[in-house]
Amino acid sequence: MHKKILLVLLGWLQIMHIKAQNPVIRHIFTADPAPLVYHNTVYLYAGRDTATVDAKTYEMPSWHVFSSRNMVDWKDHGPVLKPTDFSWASRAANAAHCIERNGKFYWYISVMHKNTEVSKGGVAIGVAVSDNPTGPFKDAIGKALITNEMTTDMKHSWDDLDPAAFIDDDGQAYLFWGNGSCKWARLKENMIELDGPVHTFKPDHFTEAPWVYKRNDLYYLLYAANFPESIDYATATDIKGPWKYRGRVQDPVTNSTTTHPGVIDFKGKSYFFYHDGSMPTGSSYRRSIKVDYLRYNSDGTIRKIVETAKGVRKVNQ
Ligand code: FUB
Repeated sequence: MHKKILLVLLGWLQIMHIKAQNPVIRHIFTADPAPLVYHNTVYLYAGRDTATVDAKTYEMPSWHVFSSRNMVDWKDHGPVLKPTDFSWASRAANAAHCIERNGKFYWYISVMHKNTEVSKGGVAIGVAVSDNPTGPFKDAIGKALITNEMTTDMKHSWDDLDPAAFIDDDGQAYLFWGNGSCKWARLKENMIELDGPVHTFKPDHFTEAPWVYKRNDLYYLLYAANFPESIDYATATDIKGPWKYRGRVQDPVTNSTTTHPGVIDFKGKSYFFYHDGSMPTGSSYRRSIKVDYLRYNSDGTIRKIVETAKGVRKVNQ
């Protein structure tokens, strides 16, 4: 009898041990997840939310990097990048995305531009570079890569938010970004200059936060749609489009008007990162990053994410 109880208890403890807790980052509020897999480690780049409980606007003074070898235990490498690291930027660490090329890490960030002779202000995109995924990072070009004045299809000043870079199999790199419309441009091999014009298009229900990747020769574009935001997606057989709307990946999230997608494959599984406002005292301006498994149907369409409180299980270290 005692042995039976002990076995049940042990089994229960084991289940407790292998279940992860969502949100995965709990000691600070974080938003806009951008995961990167490098050398058997997941690096998670994210903005920090520091708005007060009553705040009705974002307060985002820095970007942090977190790392994990098992998708459950995360190390915080601290506020490794700030808007103040860009002499031309004024404030607001909006969404960002870091990508590796030839052993260098290029971290594309969106911030408010100071009112200068280069730009009258509005959201701009810059790029920081490092030899290490956790930094130190420095402004790679000393000026914005994209200013509000370079895109004129949308009249609001924050339409150049949310950069997401992608390198295709042939080595061609692209930058996608946008709010209200989705923009893209080729990047030169040096990753710090555009290589051609800016293109714009409007995926169905597009709001912001594009995330691009390729799987089995099909390009996927996930993005925040509508408002409050859901995550919807489109696919294309050519990165230049046309993009075909494929539906909903995730419904609007708990207690946050925004959410933001990030997708990786790691140790044989696909993962979907996003944020919500579900932590105690959380809100649209005090967000937290979560992870769930991403699953595909045999025709390549994405199975809708059904959020689980337990999150992901530990993968082998
Ligand atoms: O975090 C600030 C903004 O909220 C981001 O740039 C958007 O994607 C939304 O998550």
